[in-house]
Amino acid sequence: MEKTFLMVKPDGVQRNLIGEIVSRFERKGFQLVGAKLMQIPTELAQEHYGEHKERPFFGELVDFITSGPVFAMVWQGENVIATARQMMGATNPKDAITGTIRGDFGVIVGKNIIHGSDSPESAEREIGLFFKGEGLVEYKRDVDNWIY
Ligand code: RTP
Ligand code: MG
Repeated sequence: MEKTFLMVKPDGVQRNLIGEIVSRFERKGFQLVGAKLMQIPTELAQEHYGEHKERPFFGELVDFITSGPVFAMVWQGENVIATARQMMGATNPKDAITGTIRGDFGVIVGKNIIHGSDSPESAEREIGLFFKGEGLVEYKRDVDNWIY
């Protein structure tokens, strides 16, 4: 089953949006298979955002993503990579439509609440960087069994 790496950025954690964001992906029907609250070391931030290292905002981006704890997650489900990107909304919250996470909660591009892998290659790379093949849990959901 397809997996993606999603992360509530430091602004989302500070604004108490972890629950809101987890809830959206849960209600959509995706399955949480890994999660941790963590402070990203600078080297990991530079590697994670390596594709942007020549961009003028790279320094700011690394400073921001390491400025406080993030909530790193792996979600699983059919087309979860592309669907999560739709649910996040456009990179710049000013272009993100209402109903998306960035559209509902974000204002500026440098503080856009959430990160999500943009392709199967990025998902595999980012899950490897943040979870190193550990901390992922495979489990069946069986609602009736847990209600009664
Ligand atoms: P992300 O990687 O964080 O999920 O965001 P994204 O794919 O939607 O956007 P991307 O192009 O990968 O950019 C990474 C992050 O860099 C910041 N950014 N700042 N100042 C700027 O013009 C600018 N452009 C991008 C954003 O925080 C973006 O999420
Ligand atoms: Mg990106």
